[in-house]
Amino acid sequence: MANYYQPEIETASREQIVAWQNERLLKQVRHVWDNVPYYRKKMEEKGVTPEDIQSIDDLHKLPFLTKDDLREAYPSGLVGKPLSECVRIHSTSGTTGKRVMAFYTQHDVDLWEDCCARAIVAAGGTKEDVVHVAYGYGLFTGGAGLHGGSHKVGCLTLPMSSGNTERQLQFMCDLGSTILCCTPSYAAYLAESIEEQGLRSQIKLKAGIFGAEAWSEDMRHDIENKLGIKAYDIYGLTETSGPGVAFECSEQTGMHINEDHFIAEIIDPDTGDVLPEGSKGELVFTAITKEAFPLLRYRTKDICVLSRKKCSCGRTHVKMSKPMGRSDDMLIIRGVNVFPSQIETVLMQQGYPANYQIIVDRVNHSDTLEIMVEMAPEMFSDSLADITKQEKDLVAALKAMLGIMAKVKLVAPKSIARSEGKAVRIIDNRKI
Ligand code: DLL
Repeated sequence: MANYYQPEIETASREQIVAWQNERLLKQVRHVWDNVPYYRKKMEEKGVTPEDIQSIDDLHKLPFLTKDDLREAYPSGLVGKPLSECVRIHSTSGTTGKRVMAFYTQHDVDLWEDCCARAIVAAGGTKEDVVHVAYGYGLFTGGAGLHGGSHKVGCLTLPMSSGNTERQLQFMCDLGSTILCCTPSYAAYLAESIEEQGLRSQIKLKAGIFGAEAWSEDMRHDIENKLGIKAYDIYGLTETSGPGVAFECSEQTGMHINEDHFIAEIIDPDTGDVLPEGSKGELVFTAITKEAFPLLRYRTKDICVLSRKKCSCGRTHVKMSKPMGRSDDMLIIRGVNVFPSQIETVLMQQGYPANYQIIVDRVNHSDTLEIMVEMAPEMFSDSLADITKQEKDLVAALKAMLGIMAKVKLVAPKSIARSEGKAVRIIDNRKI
């Protein structure tokens, strides 16, 4: 069994990492030029040829790819291998437009699973662990990615998929799951159910690997306390294979990007200019080892900061912050940029559970922001005066954080529908 903590790679010197990236980038640009006519045309339009790319310092010369390109090239216009050499597809849910479809050769699947295996090992996983995979299986990448990674580490893998909470809890107790993998909102729901059913003493969880959606530090602490575990963040997107592009280590101060497979850049989302290290901007990835879906300079829309500060875990690969929102789902309300994560932070700081919905509308040409917030059972009161006071306090705290007034509606415990996958937290009626 291979050891998926790979110090020769994960703690390699900066010079070594750059050397790998230079070599792999050149090869990848040639592969794309020869095999992906859609991107070759984009390069030609920009007057760039493979000869112009001699090292990662030339990366900025390459054109960006966006979700719009993926939609235009749907379903297989960006695939770099004959379909007869591909063994798998995954796809986004398509809730915000046409689906994005990603293709994999067996080599791609292997490398992706290696990345997920690294994430499991960084969360303390060994072959003695029982990995409970409650991300959705199927087209979504979460289930398949962590499942493959868990196999590679040699863990006993429970392919639970999401949903059927009673069954999740039963397996967790009967099989002694030690590492839980699911969205943070589902982890919070499972934690709530475990508490309610008095099962805490029967569960053996020690760690969780949660990602696929934004979650705050407060939510992390809440889940950690309720489940008695350490909760690790994991990041990825369908376009880059899925989870495992970046993962947290024991320091829990950002996620190490697997730089032997991906080159990360931060750009100004308005101008496209590359920003210096430490700047906040849009994360762009170039996949340098993928065969079937070799995206170059793919704009993720996720707003992040990169850091090369020395990490106590010993890993040298650059760290990305938690995404602070997306440049496209960032809400602009009455001219003010509002990130849903800011709202969540306020709610958690005020002791509310992370069950809420943000409803944006436009009335008489003016934007309205309403936040439906579920009360914790101990906060619930029959007294209207009590509720009104709590709502007023929350309005004030939100105003201090966001700079704009929001209407707050407190609702009874358990009245907002729970999510088994990514939570639907924003309802923007202005777009309809
Ligand atoms: O969510 C892949 C994934 C599965 C990641 C399981 C982690 C765990 P998509 O459905 O294509 O892929 O969504 C990708 O989700 O651009 C981010 O906006 C968001 N996202 C993913 N991970 C995180 C995270 C999967 N840890 C989009 N924190 C990305 C915040 C995240 N947002």
